[in-house]
Amino acid sequence: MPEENIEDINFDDLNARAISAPLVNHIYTADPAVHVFEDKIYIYPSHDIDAGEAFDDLGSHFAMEDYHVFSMDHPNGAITDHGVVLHVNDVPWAQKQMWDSDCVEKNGKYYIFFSAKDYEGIFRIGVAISNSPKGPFIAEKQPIQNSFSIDPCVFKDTDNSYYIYFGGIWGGQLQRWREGIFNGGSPESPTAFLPENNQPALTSKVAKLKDNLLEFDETPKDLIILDEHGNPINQGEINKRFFEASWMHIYNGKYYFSYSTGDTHLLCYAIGDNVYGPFTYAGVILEPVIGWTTHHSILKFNDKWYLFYHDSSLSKGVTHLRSMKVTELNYNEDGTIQTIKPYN
Ligand code: FUB
Repeated sequence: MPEENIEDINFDDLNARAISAPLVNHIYTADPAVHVFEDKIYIYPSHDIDAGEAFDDLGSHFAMEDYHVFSMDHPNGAITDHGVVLHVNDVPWAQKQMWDSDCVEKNGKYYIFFSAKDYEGIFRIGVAISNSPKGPFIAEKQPIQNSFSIDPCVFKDTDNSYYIYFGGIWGGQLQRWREGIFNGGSPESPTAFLPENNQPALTSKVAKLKDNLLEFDETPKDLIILDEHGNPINQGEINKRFFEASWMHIYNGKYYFSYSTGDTHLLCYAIGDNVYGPFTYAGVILEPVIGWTTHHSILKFNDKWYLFYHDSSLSKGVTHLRSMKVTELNYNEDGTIQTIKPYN
């Protein structure tokens, strides 16, 4: 939801109408990536802080420094904060802005994938490893070779191979990458280097990971989202085009790619037949929340489906101080997802 509307909001009223409360209120948390490991729900969120950076359209005010891990026995149960599991000072290549992360398990080891800016101000994706889902995690000395942009989501396919989805426009820098080269020139505007409105939109990227989960096994491919006529969504279709916050899950044998539309504040989804797509736009999962960003993960637990998301209700609308939440997610018989309104 745009910042300019925030001052008109009565937050007592809004919080009374919210469909869910913040999962924790001792720190600010955002971008929750959620998985079941060892029969528990583990949440890997961003840890929002107020670092005093001015608000800008490049997201400089999202100046996070570390990650915490949380666990729960049930989406409605008590939540445990396992504390700081990785700090930017312990990542040799990372300078600042520890943004969205995700975690996967392979052969008893846990791999956090996270986005942060390197010492040249370029977003890269790094990996840190632990023997426990609770961490602490030890960072690799270098980011994933040839990685770029933000918001990694790592997905284990039904054949046990692993894929990474990533990317984000504006402050996430996706629009600055062309054929493996970063266009770091001016202007610094978040909308410079974007396609024209009548051209196909920039897309999330997908790449198979090597067996060690530390390298791309292929050059990242475009994840194409088609409209109902089979045409790629254009950059100007701002209520449907990809902005950031990739997530992948399978429902009834179909692949559901979900994402944020950024400046139009929607969580949308598209359906395909395999990890690469193409995917066909299918609708809105979550209407705009309080705060500029929206971000999520989708989890099946005990035969029910849940949407983990965030909003800025606890901070009374401060964009970079968000709180993770959870609500039930329901499918229609035709496999479409019922759109959720975050406030009644
Ligand atoms: O948390 C920082 C950024 O805000 C994330 O990387 C984006 O997805 C948005 O939620």
